[in-house]
Amino acid sequence: IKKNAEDVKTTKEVKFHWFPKKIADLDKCHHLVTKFDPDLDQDHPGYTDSAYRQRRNMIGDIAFRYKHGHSIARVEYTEEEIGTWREVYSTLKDLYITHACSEYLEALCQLERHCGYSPDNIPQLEDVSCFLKERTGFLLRPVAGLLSARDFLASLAFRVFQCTQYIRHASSPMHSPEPDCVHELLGHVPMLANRTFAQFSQNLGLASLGASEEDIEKLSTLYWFTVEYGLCKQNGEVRAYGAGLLSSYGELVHSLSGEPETRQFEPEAAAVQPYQDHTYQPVYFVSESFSDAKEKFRGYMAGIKRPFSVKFDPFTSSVEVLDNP
Ligand code: HBI
Ligand code: FE
Repeated sequence: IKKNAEDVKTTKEVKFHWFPKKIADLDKCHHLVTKFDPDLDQDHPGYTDSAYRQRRNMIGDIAFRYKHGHSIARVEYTEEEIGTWREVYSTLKDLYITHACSEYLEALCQLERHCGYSPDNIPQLEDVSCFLKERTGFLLRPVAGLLSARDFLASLAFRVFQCTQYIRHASSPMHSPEPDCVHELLGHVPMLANRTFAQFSQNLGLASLGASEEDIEKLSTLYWFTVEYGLCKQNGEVRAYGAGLLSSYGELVHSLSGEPETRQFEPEAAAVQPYQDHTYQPVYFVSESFSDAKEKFRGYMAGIKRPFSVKFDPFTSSVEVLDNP
């Protein structure tokens, strides 16, 4: 029997968190976390630079004004901003050949050919969004900073990636405490062009809809050890596919140095592994392949209890909520 979430709530007297049912509902998924905000975080390299914070907030306004269906306003990046991008891009690019998984390398090549990826240009989110839409159906929408885990994961259910548009502080090109467009464009975007990875990301998102706080925490942790810091096997070697690795020179080298502990990816273990957001990870999880990660996650999902199940309808980009038998 098909019912909407409100029905389930009244029939079964079970309470669960509101969640978006259609892609336009993502306009309501905009709750930011202030943890690494340069206006408030004294450790942020932009904390004492009011011109930087003003620029970041101006670019953030594009996100605050954005509604689903709009095209994403272009930003004319300054020479200083492009300089920061250039430094990261050229440094990382040399490392990718030996450290990034083949899916990543292939997508980056396409992005360079079709999407304005180059050391001298910060790609525009609108162009990247159009590119991804053709490859995997993923869309970008601009976001002004670190989003709550619930809102961030919910967007993935609709194949929407909430993407920051401002760039890190020029004094610290190799590191940013918060997500910025270097992290999104060099870390996340190439992987979202891969069909299997895109499906895995959407499945994580679908699992999060209406989930308990406890399950959101587990899914975030799982996201952390896969989408952000995942390693995978490839032709007898270990390579990186996680965005946190692919956008950080230091940690990318560290993760494949043989120094940190690596474990075979098991969702049950990865979902409860304590993690670090200030220094390098002490442990990484290695998947056999994306299909393998996707299959294992499917098994894990079956154990997450919700009083309903959800089914994505790709024709309408909405979710059907089904009462559990
Ligand atoms: N917000 N803007 C943004 N970018 C991310 O990559 C991001 C986020 N919020 C939460 C998050 N990532 C994850 O760490 C998980 O908590 C889902
Ligand atoms: Fe990220």
